[in-house]
This record gives sequence, structure tokens and C-alpha cells, in this order.
Amino acid sequence: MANPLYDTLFGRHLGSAKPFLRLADGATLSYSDFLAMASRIAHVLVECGLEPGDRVAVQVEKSPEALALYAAAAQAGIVFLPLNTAYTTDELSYFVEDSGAKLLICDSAKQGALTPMMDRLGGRIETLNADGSGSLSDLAQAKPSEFAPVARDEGDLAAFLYTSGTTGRSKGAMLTQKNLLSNALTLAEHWRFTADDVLLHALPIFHTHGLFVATNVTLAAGGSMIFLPKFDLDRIIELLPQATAMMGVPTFYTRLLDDPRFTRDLAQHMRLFISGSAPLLADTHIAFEERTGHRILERYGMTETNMNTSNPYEGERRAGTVGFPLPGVELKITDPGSGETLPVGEVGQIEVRGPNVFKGYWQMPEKTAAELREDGFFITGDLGQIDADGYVTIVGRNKDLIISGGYNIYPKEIELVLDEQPGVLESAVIGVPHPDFGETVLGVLVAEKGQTPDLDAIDKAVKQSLARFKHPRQLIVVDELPRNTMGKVQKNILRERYKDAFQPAEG
Ligand code: MLC
Ligand code: AMP
Repeated sequence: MANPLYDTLFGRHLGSAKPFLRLADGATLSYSDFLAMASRIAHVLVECGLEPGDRVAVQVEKSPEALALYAAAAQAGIVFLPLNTAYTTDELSYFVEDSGAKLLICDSAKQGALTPMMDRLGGRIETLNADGSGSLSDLAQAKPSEFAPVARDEGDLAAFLYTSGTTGRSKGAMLTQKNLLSNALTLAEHWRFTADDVLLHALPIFHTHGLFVATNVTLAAGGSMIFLPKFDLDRIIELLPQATAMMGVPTFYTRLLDDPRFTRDLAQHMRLFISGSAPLLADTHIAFEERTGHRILERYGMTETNMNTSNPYEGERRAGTVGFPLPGVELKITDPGSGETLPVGEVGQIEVRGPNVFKGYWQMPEKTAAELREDGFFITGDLGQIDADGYVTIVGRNKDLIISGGYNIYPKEIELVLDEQPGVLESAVIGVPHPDFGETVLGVLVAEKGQTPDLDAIDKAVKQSLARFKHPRQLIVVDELPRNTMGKVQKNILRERYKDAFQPAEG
């Protein structure tokens, strides 16, 4: 096949009048119109000087054009690099510079702030706004609605997704066409997606879940998506009766359960609810079934691996577990010290191997070697166990990571900013339970001798450097941090101490 990713997911729908996207305002976009939009954008990418293998960095609001940009990149053999809209200019500069992206596409409102950086790097900026306007669309308008897909091999790179690390320096996970395609085809079959499906899509499209899982699965099946700009409870409740399936992070489901309008009747015709990106509490799973009669299907994945495991479509969807390894994916539980496989039932680190596992971190051979073994097994950093029936349960993390509303936050990145602030000697950032986001960020500070850190000024500095979802929701000043005999900060003690900081008061 000339371009496996484009041909299999997109190209085979050419000429189809079937609706692909149903938008919030009721308008629909057919497959044919969507693919014409993508082809026009592909011409613009080429005109901007991008060649196969080059990166295009994209920080834009969710829109049909934003999704068409992904299709266009696949079609032109360009590596797609989507970025969270919450990232600050500081964060964005790192991603663009590290990836060597020659073209950055951003909202017009951010163009002024980002132009000096792009000028310094010798790259180009085009704009795309939430309503589809901007210089990208202006340029695309005059272009032909057909574009011959650039020949690609399934081992060629299709996307870079940046993921933070325990050292505070983000790593570009290199995903090949095969990584994306194999997972999309496996999931579409495993979850029984067909051309009759209508997926309620309220996830962002700059991460694995909304972009590769939700979108690629729909494309692979030839279904449609109700494409909402973001999770909006009122819209979800209004539109749910038109959908057959929904994918979300646990916060979606807890928010739905908190709303009395979310009833058994409203969900009656739905075929499937899928959850992932963060742990779904067994209580939520049970409450959801009691309310709707549906058992949420929980699955487990990562930026580096796409999806690894899933509860069964038919058969028992077991609360608190992430199901079985997907077809083609090998999963083992190993001893973190020796790397030896552990017996059934024992807790160890989760390692996975398969066509879904990424190629490595961009220009970080040591980090790649530390996490991706020579035999192809990737050390996920998650701790888990497999029970006698084969169900995998995630019991914790071997990495210092907070997951808030489905977004990953590495404490180190925040600690580096806090430690630099006047009056701060050192800091420890932890995740504590949060009723809406599952976990949230709390910062514990130790003051320099005789000083009182200005918490408002610290808040401002954090805001300048880091995306909103990473901001500590509370800063606490203490005399000293608990340490073990080796001098390592005992975050488990801090997590225990502040575990109720965001819990609703009882009674
Ligand atoms: C928004 N805010 C968050 C946040 N999302 N803060 C912490 N964590 C989050 N996840 C900020 C807002 O900027 C706002 O700031 C305040 O918190 C309250 O916002 P909100 O209006 O309540 O939030 P909302 O916009 O409704 O967003 C919440 C959400 C969203 C859960 C719907 O975060 C979301 O769509 N999450 C999905 C993330 C996702 O796709 N993850 C997949 C990663 S891929 P202020 O200033 O107003 O207080 C992956 C692999 C895999 O993990 O397995 O899938
Ligand atoms: P990311 O790096 O954003 O792709 O996030 C991947 C991480 O999210 C995994 O390593 C897990 O820690 C977590 N994760 C994803 N799905 C689940 C799930 N169903 N249950 C628990 N944790 C999950």
C-alpha cells in the first residue's frame, strides 16, 4: 500500500457522502467534504516547504479543520505534533525547538507571542482558530481538493506526542504508521465498531485518547462522530440520545453520575461506554451500572503504546481491572530490580510488547534504552498484577506521576519552578485525591531560613511557566520535608498527611 495510514483510515472513504462529523451547531461534514478539506491543507503543508518526515507542530482549538490537519499530515507524509492548548509559550517553545518543527500552526490570539520564537528558530507560523478561520484556511481555500498521498512505509513516523518525564524534561514519543494503524484496527474489531456507530466525541484531540483511540477507531469502522469542542455536561445530555458509543476519562462519568438528568432512559439505546487514561474507581463502575444498566468498558493505554489492554466486549467487564492484553499485545509483570517475570498474582512493573509500542524518544537514546528493552518490551512505569483469570489490575505507579482529569503531570516539572522562587528552599509536589479530577496537585514548600515565601507571587510565576492544569491547587509551607535515611523525600508520608485536603467535608 502506498501510504498505509492514510489509505486505510482516510483514503478508502474518498467520495463517500456519508456524514463523518456532526457538529455542535447541527451541521454535518461528509467524509468526502472532510477529505477534500484535508487535501487542500496537505497542499498548504507542501507549499510551506515541509517534506516527508518533517514535523508540523499544532496548538489549536478542536475543530473539523484541526482534525483535517491530522489527515493532511498523514497524506503528505508529515509527522503530526499536536500540543495541549493549555501549554504556555515557555512550554510550547521547548516542544517546537526540540522537535525541530519547521511549521507551527496556532490560534491567531497566540501568534504575536509565538512569532519571536519561530523567527529565532527560522520556522514559519500559520494560524487556525476555533471557528476554522485563519491563514491556514485562507491558503487552503485556493488549493485543489485532491492530493496524491505521499508514499510511506508502515515503519515511517506518523506522529510525535510529547510526554513529561520524571526529570522534568518532556520526551517526544515517536509513533509510526504501524503503531497507530495496528491499534486502530484491533480496537475497532475488539469493541465491535461498525459504520452504524455514532461516537459522542468530547475529548481533546491533542492526546492519544481523543485523537488516536476515538478518531482512528471511528475512521477504521467508517462510523460518524458527534464532534463537540469540549466536555460540556448540558450538550452531552442533550446529544447522548443521538449517539451509540462514548469514550471518556473517569471525570466524564463521575460528572454524568452527579447529574440527575443522566438517567437509565437517556442511556438506554447506547451500545458502549468506554473509560481510560486514569483509574476508574470500582465505585463509579458500580454506580454507573446501577443508574444505567451499562457496565463501563475500561481499557488501559499510554502515549508511548496506544492501547494495551481492554475489558472484554462480551464477557465480564470487571470493575477495578483493565481487562486482558489486546490481541497482538504481550504483557508481563516483572520484578523492578531483576526484570524477571513474576508469578500470577504478584505485584510488579507492567511491561508490554507489540505492534502498538512506539519507536523510541526523539533524540534521547539513553531514555529510550532505559525504558524500551532490546527485546521490544516497554517498561510502562505502572505497577500491576494479573489474576488467575488473566485480568490485569493497575495497583500503582513506579513513576512519580499525577493524573488529573486524565492529564498527566510530572511533579518534577513543577518542583523545578517552585524551587527557583525567592524565599523557597525546596519543594515537594504530590497528587492528592480530588472529587472531580480524581487527583489534583498540591505543593509543599520549605522556606529559606528567616524568610516567608510570597505565595501570590509564586502563583503568578507558576502561571507564567506552566499550563493551568499543572498548577498546584494549594501551596503549604512546612518546616521540613519528611525524608528517609537515604535523604529521599518521603512523598508517601506527605500524600497520607494531605489526603483529605480536597475531600468534601463530612456531614
Ligand atoms: C481543566 N482544568 C484542569 C483540568 N482540565 N485542571 C486540572 N486537571 C484537568 N484535567 C482547569 C481549567 O483550566 C479550569 O481552570 C479549572 O481547571 C476547572 O475547569 P473545568 O471547566 O471544570 O474543566 P473542563 O474544561 O470541564 O475540563 C475538565 C475535563 C478535561 C476533565 C473535561 O480536563 C478533559 O477533557 N480531560 C481529558 C484529558 C485527556 O484527554 N486525557 C487523555 C490523555 S491520553 P480555572 O482557571 O478556571 O480554575 C492518555 C492515554 C490513554 O492518557 O490511556 O488514554
Ligand atoms: P499518558 O502518558 O498521558 O499516555 O498516560 C498514560 C498513563 O495513564 C498510564 O501509564 C497509566 O498510569 C494511566 N492510565 C491509562 N489508562 C488507565 C486506566 N484505565 N487505569 C489506570 N491508569 C491508567
